[in-house]
Parts: sequence; structure tokens; C-alpha cells
Amino acid sequence: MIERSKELFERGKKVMPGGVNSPVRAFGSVDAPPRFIERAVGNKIYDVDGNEYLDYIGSWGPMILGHNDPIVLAEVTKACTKGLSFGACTEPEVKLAELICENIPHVEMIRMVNSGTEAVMSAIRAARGFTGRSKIIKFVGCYHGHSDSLLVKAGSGAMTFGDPDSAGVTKGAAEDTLLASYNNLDSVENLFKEHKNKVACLIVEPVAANMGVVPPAEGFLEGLRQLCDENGALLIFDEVITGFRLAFGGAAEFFGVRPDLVTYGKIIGAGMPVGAYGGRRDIMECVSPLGKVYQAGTLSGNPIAMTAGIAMITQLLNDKSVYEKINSLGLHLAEGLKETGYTVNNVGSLTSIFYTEEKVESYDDAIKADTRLFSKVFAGLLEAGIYVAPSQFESLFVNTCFTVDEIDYTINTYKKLLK
Ligand code: KE4
Repeated sequence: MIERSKELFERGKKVMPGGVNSPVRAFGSVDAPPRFIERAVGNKIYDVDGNEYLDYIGSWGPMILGHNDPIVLAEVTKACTKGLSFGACTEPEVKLAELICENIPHVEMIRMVNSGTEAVMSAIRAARGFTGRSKIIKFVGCYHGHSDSLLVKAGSGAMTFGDPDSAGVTKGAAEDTLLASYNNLDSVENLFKEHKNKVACLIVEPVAANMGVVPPAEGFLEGLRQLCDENGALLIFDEVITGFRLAFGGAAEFFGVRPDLVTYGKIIGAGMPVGAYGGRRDIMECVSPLGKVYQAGTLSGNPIAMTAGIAMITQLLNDKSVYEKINSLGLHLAEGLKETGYTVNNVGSLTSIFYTEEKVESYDDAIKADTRLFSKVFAGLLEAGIYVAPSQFESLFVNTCFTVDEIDYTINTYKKLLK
């Protein structure tokens, strides 16, 4: 029974584009109406009709300790009594910045913003300001938020100059964005050769998770590091998904490759509206008011969001067994899903099942997956109380609150639906 969700969706469609505030939530590519979520705790969410689901989205990754972690909730509740926003400097923003910079070697300085999009947009501007160069390299199928120069993918055949992937993104905004193929170092080397000394930075999801999970091939990240060094370009790891999840130091620690800049999203705010970019001190010192790269935001460093982040990140710092737990749960899920005979990619607590029997090591492999079958399975999972991303091209996220029995229930449900 999902009458209230349906009613809210109809009302929403009258006053918000598609009835949503972010497109993926409209369930546009699956055979089911969106669920309106009323509350969540641990690894479960509850919709407005009272249905319970095992939550494999977790607000797209930040709920590593589960929803409404008691320590985070207590700290946020306390902070709210002091006021929600001042538009002024506060102690929590200094404490969160210290927590990150003192414990992640490649983040020497950091700037808080309000979303992953804003973090990436600002990091790109800092890279362009620091290098004095204009071109950026991104990978087809990697998603870095919706700022104009990142909302780009290869037009048909135009594999080197991006064509706008969205109406409203002008040719001018897209023409400095060069497109490479994920896990293909030659495609990157060719772009550097064609645009000698013009590339400011290369941005990559160190584990691609927006084409479904596609791990970096052996030597891929190391190769990007070398190519950036050889060409005077900055290497940016977009760790909005992998940061603080694959390891405390994110994918950079997990794979042992040092980026020049990293971007974070909601994960450093325990799911609150936060983002950040940071890295080498000499680059970050180019950012206003210290340097000439302007970037600002009323809500940047919001005290409630910072308090939430401090409460969660302190726990992750003090109890590294969290990573063994979520990585082993992720592996257990992946091994079980492989028994369906379909392709499963897994890195730590990130997993995707692709409805193909072929390997999926690139965007071109990923788009061959059977999305119609995905949609059918998705609807069946919802009916069984299992809430996964409403798109083939996302990840399944586990958190510390999952039990092996719940993972096994999930695996068995997939097997039944795929019989
Ligand atoms: P936000 O602006 O949505 O906070 O972050 C943008 C972003 C940047 N970089 C990466 C690697 C990301 O995955 C994202 C956002 N991810 C999507 C889900 N894959 C957010 C969900 C949505 O768009 O509603």
C-alpha cells in the first residue's frame, strides 16, 4: 500500500519539476512510483505509508554509521538550540577542518561548501586559477555534479571536445571540457598531447560509481598521477562517494595514490548539506580571501552541518573497525549476487550488479547492461522491502547497521526475482 506516496507525488508534480528536487528520485527509469520517506534509523527507512525498507542508498553514501546515529543526533540536537545559521565564523568549522587536515596527509588545507557540485566547481576553478590554464579532462560516465563545465559527455563521435549533455549548457561552457574513457590511459595521453600545456586538471572518480561501480584497472590511478605530473596538470579525486568510505583517507589511502586536490560531499556532514574541497596548501592558498580565486557561500561551514560532521568523523577516526565491517559486508553482498550469474563489481562497501554476463570495466561496457530487467527487478525488490537506487548506474551502499542475515535475505530476493 503506497497511497500516500502516490498522492504526495501527484501534488509534488504540480509545484516542482517532475515532482522532485533531484531527477533520480522521480524513479523515471523504473516501473514504480517514488516512495516518500518519512523517517530512517540505522539501515532502515520508512515511507509515509508505514512500509519498512532495507536502505541500500543511505542518502547516496554518507550514512556509514546508519541513519540517526545516536551520537550524531545528540550533538546536532544540542547545536540547534544555539541557532541554525549565523553567516559568520564558528568554532565547529575550525574543528572539522582540523579533524580532516590533521588526519588526512594529502589534505593540507580545506574549504567547506554546501554540496558536492559546489565542491567540484570550486576545485576546478582553483585548479584553473593556480595553473593559469583553461582545459579540464573528465571521463565519460563519471558524474561530478551539475555545474556547467562538468555536465558534459561525449557527443556522437566528438570524443575530445564535450558537447553539452544538458539544455542550457552553452558550447562556450563545454568547450574547455575534454573527454577521456575511464580505465583507458591512452585516451588521456592523447588529450594531453593534443592540448599540450593547456590542461589545468584532470578530475576522476577514483572508483567510478555513477556508471554503476567500475573499479580502476590495475595501474590506472597511478598512470593518471604520472600523466598529470608529466604535463603540469593537477590531479583531482572526486571523493564525494569514496571519501571516508573506502578508508578514512578515502580512495587516495585505499589505492595509495596522492591527488593534488580532493572533493567531498555530504559524507563530511553525516548526510547534512555539506561539501568541501581541499588538498595541497600552495593550491588552496590561491582561494579568496588569501588568493585571487573567488569562491563564497552564506551557508558554507554551517554550524549544524559541521557539528554533524565532527560527530561522525570523530567516530570513524577512533574506530577503524568500521571499515573492516562495511567492507566485509560489501564483499559478502557481492559474492552472493555473483551467484545470480550476472556481472557484479565491488570495491569495499560499494557494489553494483549489472544485468549482463560480460565484464564491466568501462562506460561502454556498463551501458550494455539490460536496464529493462533492472527496472523489473527494482520493482520486485521494493515489494520485498529492499530499497536500492532507482537506476542501473548507481551503487549499492552498506553501512555498519546491516546484518549478514539481512544481506542474505537481499541476495535470496535477487535470486528469486532473477530465476
Ligand atoms: P551533490 O551536488 O549532489 O551533493 O554531489 C554531486 C556529486 C559529485 N561527485 C560525485 C562522485 C557524485 O556521486 C555526486 C552526486 N551523486 C549523486 C548520486 N550518484 C547524487 C544523487 C542525486 O543526484 O540526487
